[in-house]
Amino acid sequence: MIWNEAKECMSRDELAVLQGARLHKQVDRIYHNVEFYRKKMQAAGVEPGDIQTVEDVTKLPFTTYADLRDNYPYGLLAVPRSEIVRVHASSGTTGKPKVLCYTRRDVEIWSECVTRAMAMAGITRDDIIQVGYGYGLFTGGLGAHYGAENLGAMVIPMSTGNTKKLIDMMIDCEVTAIACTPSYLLHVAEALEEQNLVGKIKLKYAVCGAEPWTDAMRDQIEKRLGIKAYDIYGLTEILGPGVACDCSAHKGLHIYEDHFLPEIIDPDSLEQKEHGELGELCITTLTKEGMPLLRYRTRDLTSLEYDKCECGRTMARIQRFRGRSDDMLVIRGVNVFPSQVEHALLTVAGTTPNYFITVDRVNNNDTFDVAIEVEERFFSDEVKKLEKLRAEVEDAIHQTVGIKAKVKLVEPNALPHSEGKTKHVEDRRKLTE
Ligand code: DLL
Repeated sequence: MIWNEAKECMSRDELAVLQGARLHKQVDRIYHNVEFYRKKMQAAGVEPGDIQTVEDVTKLPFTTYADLRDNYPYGLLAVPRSEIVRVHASSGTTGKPKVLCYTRRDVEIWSECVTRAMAMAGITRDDIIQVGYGYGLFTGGLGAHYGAENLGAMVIPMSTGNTKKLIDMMIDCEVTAIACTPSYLLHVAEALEEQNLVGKIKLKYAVCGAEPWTDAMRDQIEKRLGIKAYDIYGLTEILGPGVACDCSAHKGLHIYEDHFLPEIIDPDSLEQKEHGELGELCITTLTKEGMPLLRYRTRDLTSLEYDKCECGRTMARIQRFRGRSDDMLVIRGVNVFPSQVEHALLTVAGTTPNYFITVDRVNNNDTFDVAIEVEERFFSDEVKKLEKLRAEVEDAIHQTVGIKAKVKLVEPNALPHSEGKTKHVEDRRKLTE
C-alpha cells in the first residue's frame, strides 16, 4: 500500500518545484534563527535569496557531526527551547553524544515517514507489531512506535533485552509484524527454531534496520520465519528510522525526498557526484523545525537511482550501503567509534593507548573484542589485580560506548605497531558484498 500517494508518486518535475520552495524557506529560516549557520553562510558568501531551486543546494556549506558536537547540546536550535518536545541522542566520536531536538511538528513528520515505510512493507492497521528497538536515547523504539500507531496498527513496545518475553508475547498476542535489527531477528529465529516454535508464530512482516545487512541475511530471515523482510534506514541527526525504506521490488530504499534532499558527494573533493555514482550520502532537511541540517554529511557510502520504480513510487532509491567514509562501526545496532574506546581507556590508570578492536558475527550475534596493552607491572603482580583492571576497562568501555566489549589485557608490544597510521580495527563481518 502507498500511504501518501500524492507525495510518494509525484512527478519528478513537481517534486523539484516543491523541494526548491521548501529549501528556500528552510534556508531563510535557518539563516535568521541560527547564528552558526548564518556565520557559515556569510563566510561562503551565500544569502538566503541565492537559494531558490534544488540545484542551488550546492552553494550551501556542509554540516558535519563535529558541528553537532561543537554546538552541544542546544547550539543549533532553530526554534525557542520551549518549542522542543523531544530529545534523542546518538554516539559521538568521544565522550559526548550528539543530541537532537524535535518540535511537535518534527515528531509528526517523522511518524508520517515511518508510517510510509511500514505501509510500504505491507503492514496495515489490522496488524499487531512488536517494536524490538531500544526506546532511549536511541531513536529506533519511539520512531517505530509512533509510526506504527499513526498507521493505526496495534503496538507492543517490547524494547530490547528479553528474547524469551518477546517470543512468548509474539505467540500469545498473535503478533504479525516486528521492527528490530536484522541481526536480532535472526537471533530470535534461532531461539524459535531451538524450541520448535516457528510453526506457532503468526508473523508476516519485518521492518529491519539500524545496521548494515545483506541480501543473504534477508533470505535467511524470510525463509526461516516464513515472512517478508524490509530494510529501513535512518540516522538520529536527520530524525531516526524512516529516512528511507525499501519496497517489495527490493531495488533500493526510497528516500522521502519531499522532506529530505539527498546528494551524493565525493568525500574528499566534496564535489557532487553524477546520478548512479558511488559516494557519500549527504542530506539537507527540507521541513525540519527543531534542528534543521544543511548538507549533513552522513558518512554512509552509497549511490542513488532516480528512475521510476516498478512499485509506482518516484522517490529516489538509496542503493546498497558500501561502508562509511569514517571509521564508525555499527555493532549490535549501536554506533561505535574507535576513538570512544580510546577515550574510555584514558580514564583507566595503567592502560596504554595501544588497543585493537576485532568485530565479527558469530551465530548472528556481533562480537566486540578489545585487546589492550597494559603496563608491564600488572603481569608481575597478582592475578587479582589484573582481573580488577580488566573489569575496570570493561566498565569504562561499556559506560562510554553503550555496549559491552570482551576485553583482553596484553603485555606491552604484544599488539601490531606500525610506523605510519596504526590500524586499530578489524571488521570480519562481510556486510558490504
Ligand atoms: O540507527 C536509526 C534507525 C533506527 C534506523 C532503527 C533504522 C531502524 P543512528 O543510531 O544515528 O540511527 O545510526 C545511524 O546507522 O548512518 C548508518 O551507518 C547505520 N544504519 C542505519 N540504518 C541502516 C540500514 C539509527 N538500514 C547509522 N542499513 C547510519 C545500513 C544503517 N546502515
